[in-house]
Amino acid sequence: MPVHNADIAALFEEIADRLEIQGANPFRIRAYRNAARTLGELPQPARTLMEKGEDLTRLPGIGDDLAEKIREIVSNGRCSLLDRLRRDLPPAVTELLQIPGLGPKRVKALYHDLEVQTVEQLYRAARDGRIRALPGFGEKTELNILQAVEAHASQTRRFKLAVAAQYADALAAFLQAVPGVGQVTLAGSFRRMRETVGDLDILVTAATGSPVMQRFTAYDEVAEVLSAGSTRASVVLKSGLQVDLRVVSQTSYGAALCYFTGSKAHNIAIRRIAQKLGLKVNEYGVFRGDERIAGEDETSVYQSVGLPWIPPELREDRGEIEAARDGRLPSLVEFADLRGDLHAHTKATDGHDSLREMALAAKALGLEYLAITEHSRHLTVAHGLDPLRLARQCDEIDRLNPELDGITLLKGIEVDILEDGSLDLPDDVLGRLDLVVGAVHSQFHLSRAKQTGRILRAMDHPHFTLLAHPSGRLIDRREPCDVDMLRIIRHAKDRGCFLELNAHPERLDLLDSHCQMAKEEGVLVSINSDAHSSFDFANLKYGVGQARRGWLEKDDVLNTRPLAALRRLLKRTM
Ligand code: DGT
Ligand code: CA
Ligand code: CA
Repeated sequence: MPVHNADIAALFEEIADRLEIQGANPFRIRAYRNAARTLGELPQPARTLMEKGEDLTRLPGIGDDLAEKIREIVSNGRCSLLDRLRRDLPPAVTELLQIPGLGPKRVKALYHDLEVQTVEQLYRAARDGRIRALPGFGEKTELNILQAVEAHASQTRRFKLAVAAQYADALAAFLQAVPGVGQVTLAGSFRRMRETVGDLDILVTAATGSPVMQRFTAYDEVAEVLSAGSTRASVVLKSGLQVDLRVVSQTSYGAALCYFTGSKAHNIAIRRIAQKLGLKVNEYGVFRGDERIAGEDETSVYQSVGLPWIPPELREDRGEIEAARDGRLPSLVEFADLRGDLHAHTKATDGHDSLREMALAAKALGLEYLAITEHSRHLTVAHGLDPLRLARQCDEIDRLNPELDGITLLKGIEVDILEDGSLDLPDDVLGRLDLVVGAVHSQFHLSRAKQTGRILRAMDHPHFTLLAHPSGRLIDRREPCDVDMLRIIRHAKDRGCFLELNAHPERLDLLDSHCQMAKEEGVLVSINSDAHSSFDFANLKYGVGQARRGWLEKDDVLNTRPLAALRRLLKRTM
C-alpha cells in the first residue's frame, strides 16, 4: 500500500492529539506536530527518500526517533505507538478536537464523564442539556458547543493543492498502468491550480473491455465507493479526499476536458456564447443541431465559439473570455522561465541545510542564483540573526561563491517589520546586502490603517527590496491581514520595490487577485520558495501556478531576469 506523506502527517497529528488528551509533555506533543508539518509539506514522498537511502533526520524537526517511526509507517502502514494510544481512547475522540472550543481537557472530561466519543454523541449530549452539569462547562459553554457542532457539520473540507497532488499523482500512475487505458488527465480545480481543491476529477480514455472502473473502485486507498457505473464512479479515499472518475471516448475527449476542468462559471459563459451562435456545448462535444462540429481536443471546442485556447489557470470567468476574444490573452509565466529564487533559509537559523547544500539543490533545478534570507533577531523562535551573525554569514557566502559553479548566492535577510514599521536591523547593516526581504511576523490583527501604515513605513527604508508573503495568510489557519493592498502596491511602485509570491504550499501569498493588481500597477512579483531545506525548491511549481492564476507573464516576474539584469533592478533600492 502506498503511504503518502500526508498520511504519515495525519498519523503524527493523531499521536499529538492523543498525547494531548492524555496530558503528556508539551514538548513531546509539539515534536509530533512539527514532524506532521514537515511531512505534510515535503514535496518528495518519504518512501522515495528512504529508497534512495537519504538520511531522514536531515528533514526539519526529524530526529532519530521520528525517523524510525516514519520508516515503520512507510513499511507497515501503521505505527505501534499510535496503536497503543488508540487502545486507551477510541478513534473518534480526536475528531472532537476539531470542534472549536473543545481542547484536550474538555474532550477528556466529555469522554470520561458522559462517554461522549463522537461528534454526533456530542451533539445529542449538548441538545439534551447533559453537558452543562459537568465541572467547568456550564450552560453557555453547552450552547457554544451546540452552535460549533452545527457550523462544523456545514463545513466541507478542502485539501491544499500540494497535499491533493500527492494523492493525484499516485492515483494517476495507478490508473495509467491499467490495461486498455489511454490518457489519464486531472481536471477540475486541480488542473486550474487552485490553492485548495474540494475533490479530484479524473478523466481517462480506455479501450472497450478495459477493467479501469473495477480497478479504480478496488484501489487500495479507497475507503468508500459512493457510486460506480460503466463510465463514471466516485469514491472517497481513506484520507477523506473524494475522487470522481469519468471514462470518456476519444472523440469527445476535448469537450469532456473543457467541461470537467471548469470552472463552472467559465463553462456557463462559454455556453452562452455558443447559444448565440446557434450551437450547443456539453461534455460530449459541440453540436449544430444533431451534427457534432468539435470536441476531440480543447482547441477545437474554443475554436468553434470563435476563441483561442485558454489556459486552465485563467478559466474563472474573471475576464479571460473577453481577453481571448480581443486577442489579449497573457502569455503566462512558466516554471522554466525562473532564473533564481530570492527567499531561502539555511541551518544558520530555522532551515535545515548548509549554504552549499542549498546552492547545489537550487542549481539542480536549473536556477542560476539563490538569495539566502535568514530571519532577523526579533524572530527568536527561529534563532534569527543579529548583525554579527549576519556579517559572518555574508563572509561565508563571499568565500563560497567563487567555489560554486553555475549558481551564485546572493546575500539577503528576511528582516522583521516591527509594529511601528521600523526594521529589526540597522540601515548600515542592511546596506551591505544584495537585497532586503521585509516580513510581518507578529501583530497580525492591527487595524487596517495601522497595518497598512506599518508596511508603507517599512518600505520607506532606503534598503527595503521585497515584501515577503504580503497578506500573511496561512491557508486554513490564519486569515489574511487587513491591509489596503492597492496602496501597498502603489507605494512599492513609487519606492522601486517588489512583492513576493511565496510558493510555500501553506501560503501561496501573494493572492491571485493581488498578482493581477501588481501587474496592472507595474510592480514586479518575485516567485520565491521560502525554502527551509533543499527539498523545498520543488514547491516553486505551486508558486508558478498561483502566478499564472494571477495572469502574470514572464516579464511581470522579477526572478525571470538573468542575474545581471536582476542586480540592476535591486540596485534601485540598495
Ligand atoms: P472543487 O472540486 O470544489 O475544488 O472545484 P471544481 O471546479 O473541481 O468543481 P467540481 O469538482 O464540483 O466539478 C468539476 C468541474 O465540472 C467544474 O469545474 C465544472 C464542471 N461542472 C460541475 N458541475 C457543473 C454544472 O452544474 N454546470 C457546469 N456547466 N459545469 C459543471
Ligand atoms: Ca473538483
Ligand atoms: Ca468533482
